[in-house]
Amino acid sequence: MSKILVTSALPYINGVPHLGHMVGCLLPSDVYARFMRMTGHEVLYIAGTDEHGTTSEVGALKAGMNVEDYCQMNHQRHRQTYHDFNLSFDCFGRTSSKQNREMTYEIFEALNKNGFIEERAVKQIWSNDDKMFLADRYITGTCPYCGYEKARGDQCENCTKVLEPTDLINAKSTISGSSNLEVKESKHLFLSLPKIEPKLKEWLKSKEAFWPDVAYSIAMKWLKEGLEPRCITRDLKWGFSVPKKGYEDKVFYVWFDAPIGYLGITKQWADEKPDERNFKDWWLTGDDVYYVQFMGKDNVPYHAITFPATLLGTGENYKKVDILKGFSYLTYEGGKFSKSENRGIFAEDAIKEFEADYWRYFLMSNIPESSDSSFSFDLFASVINKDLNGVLGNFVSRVLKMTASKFGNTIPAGGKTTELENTMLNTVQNHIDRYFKYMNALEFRKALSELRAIWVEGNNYITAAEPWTVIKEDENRAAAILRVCANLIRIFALLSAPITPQTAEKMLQAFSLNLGDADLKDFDVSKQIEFLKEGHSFEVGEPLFERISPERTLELKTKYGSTQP
Ligand code: B3M
Ligand code: ZN
Repeated sequence: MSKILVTSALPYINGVPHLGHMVGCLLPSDVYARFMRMTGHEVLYIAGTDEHGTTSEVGALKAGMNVEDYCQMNHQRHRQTYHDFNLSFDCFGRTSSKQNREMTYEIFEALNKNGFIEERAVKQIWSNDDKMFLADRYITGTCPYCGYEKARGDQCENCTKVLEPTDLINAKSTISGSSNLEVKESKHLFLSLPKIEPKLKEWLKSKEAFWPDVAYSIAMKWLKEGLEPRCITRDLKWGFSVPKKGYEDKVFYVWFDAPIGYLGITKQWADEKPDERNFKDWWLTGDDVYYVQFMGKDNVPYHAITFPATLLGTGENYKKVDILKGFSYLTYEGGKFSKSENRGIFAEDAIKEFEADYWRYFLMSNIPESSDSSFSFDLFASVINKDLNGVLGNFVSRVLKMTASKFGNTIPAGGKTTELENTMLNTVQNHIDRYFKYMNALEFRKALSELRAIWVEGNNYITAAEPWTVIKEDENRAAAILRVCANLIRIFALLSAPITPQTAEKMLQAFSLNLGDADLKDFDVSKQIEFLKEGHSFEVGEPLFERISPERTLELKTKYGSTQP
């Protein structure tokens, strides 16, 4: 398989992304996209802002702006943050684009023509104090299924069950806090999930062997509970107006047009260079594209059930997800991230404290893959100090400094390699094989621990080879050892590049090299170890990472609300 389509769940435009969003879809999708490009695949990596719905209307209202300007401003803010984290999207678009409108209408028309859209009278919650229908997330109350008291009108984040606002017990407006709510009736359009169910089941069944457990079991649980028709319209202004007689003053529900956004954003991307890029190559030719989606587990039902059902219902051969990777949550010092309580570190602030690679490495090695994981500054400091400084940074600076002081700023000539090198290279190759296997299988924690093990081998090797002692007796042999070490730096840089791209560039720049397009393709360490030849010049440069002192850690904890005042 050589064409790989990668998407990350599209972050809501109104929120500021925190580390939880970063680790729960955006960052792993980037790491995967980079890895796939580096191993020689053709990758299309798509994301963007999810812009419609009440949250944006309310956000704009609070900001005293009209909703278009508000979204434009926030889109730029998201874009900047992801740029700072080095997320390598081929297109970071918007669900409010004209391309997504066209796509949404095309898909809706097909569903309608095929008889999968039905009209129903809906009881909705009208807030007398807010003077609006309170859709979705603007209502909280108790989940009728699990009893969780802060369930939102669209979904219970405790049991992941998708809800209708009227399901909630003791409902309240989250805008005004008012419980002066009343139920009013109006007509809405529904996607007939039960009619699409047979096709959907057959499609899902074919995924059993391939999807990670988290995602597949959520999908199955949902299917077992039985599919109900799903309302796809809302009484709001900000959204795509519904192209059907009698529904002109309603808009599509944000969860209807948001996943269609993956297609809409691909169109946006294709429209930028119509001669070279083709939407159909990715979404309509089917079998030669391998499609991987990344998301938090609360998004799984929409991507495993409603969105594929939407695509299946069109009767067109739209590409559907091959692997759906769902993540659990990242907690902040054991609790939740909360902007209002100043708890947690938000991506924009994080990047002001440390370069992206510190966060990228920490988050990827502590990714909430099979269960929740937690962020704390103590853990962060210890991982950065141990792995990045103590293992990787230390190896690089030791090798470059020692070589420069003994042989000058070129890779030295002479000497032979021995059994010691063969053994080390074997061990490294074994780790590399596993690293590749885990990255391909989207098992990031395991992949990261292999990567760390590879760096450790470098330190073990130099400790065992002792070039500083050997040089006293046999200068040529010391030269051979340091030449191997210099090549290990380049090898480590290439292998680390999907996770820590800036650091990889710095490591390569020490040898006046840059990252290439497919540097990890057919990667064979026994060949790579001879890439840098004698006479190649290098610079020692600054240390790669700064150590995080206990004082700095305490300062960060206080600043970001993780210690009690
Ligand atoms: N915006 C939910 C979220 O940000 C939603 C994802 C849409 S993916 C098409 O968690
Ligand atoms: Zn629940």
